[in-house]
Amino acid sequence: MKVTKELAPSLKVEEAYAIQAELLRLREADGHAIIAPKMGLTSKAKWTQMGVDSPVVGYLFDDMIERDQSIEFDRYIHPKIEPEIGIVLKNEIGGPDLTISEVKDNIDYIFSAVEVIDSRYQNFDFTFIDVIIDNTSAKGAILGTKQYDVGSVDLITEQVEILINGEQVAEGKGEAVLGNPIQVIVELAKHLDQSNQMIQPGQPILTGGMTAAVMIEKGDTIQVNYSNLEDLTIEVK
Ligand code: 0L1
Ligand code: MG
Repeated sequence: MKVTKELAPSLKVEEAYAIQAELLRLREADGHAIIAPKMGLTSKAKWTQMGVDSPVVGYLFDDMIERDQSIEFDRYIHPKIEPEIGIVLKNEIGGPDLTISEVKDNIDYIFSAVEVIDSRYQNFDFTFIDVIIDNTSAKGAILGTKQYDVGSVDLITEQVEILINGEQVAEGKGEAVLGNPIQVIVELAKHLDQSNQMIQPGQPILTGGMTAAVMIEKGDTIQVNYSNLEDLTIEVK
């Protein structure tokens, strides 16, 4: 069932985020903790794949983090993976006028990551509004353990490739992510400012897919090779 099709065809973006907030509240009431906001739909590849033209904000919970470099396939309906650059801040920052240089000054470290998205909508067929309500298809993530200084990696030229069972299925660059993954933090700050919130230090924030999302199957071996950041090898069990 699509919310916009069967329940509320004229729902507005702010209303969709209010529904998302209620969903988050219910998960928290169920004992799960938010670990970080995540940005989705941050590349032209994703806009084309999904038929939209701006980013969305969702949240990762503690029970979404996959351990031991593996993905537990049976937790998902129809998972896809996205290679992402992660950012952890060392100070609280935010507001509508935040600049890239202010974000850089406040980065604690950079890390490599893979997001595992899983839509509640059949065939990932949704509108921008539907996907906000679905917490931006957030369901899983694998976070690299190596920490990089912001000055040690050029996030715009950083490259990534995905191999599944030894065959290359996608490749991309940091530039695909709003021109610069750090710009994503600027956009996140603007979004949070609308509800008088700031971005918190210590949160592993995923900045969005560097390639289109790739479908995975039980038994797959996934290699996500970055040009400078930590490579990730993942078994789908
Ligand atoms: O993180 C993402 O870019 C996912 C956003 C939601 C759209 C999708 O399910 O692909
Ligand atoms: Mg993503």
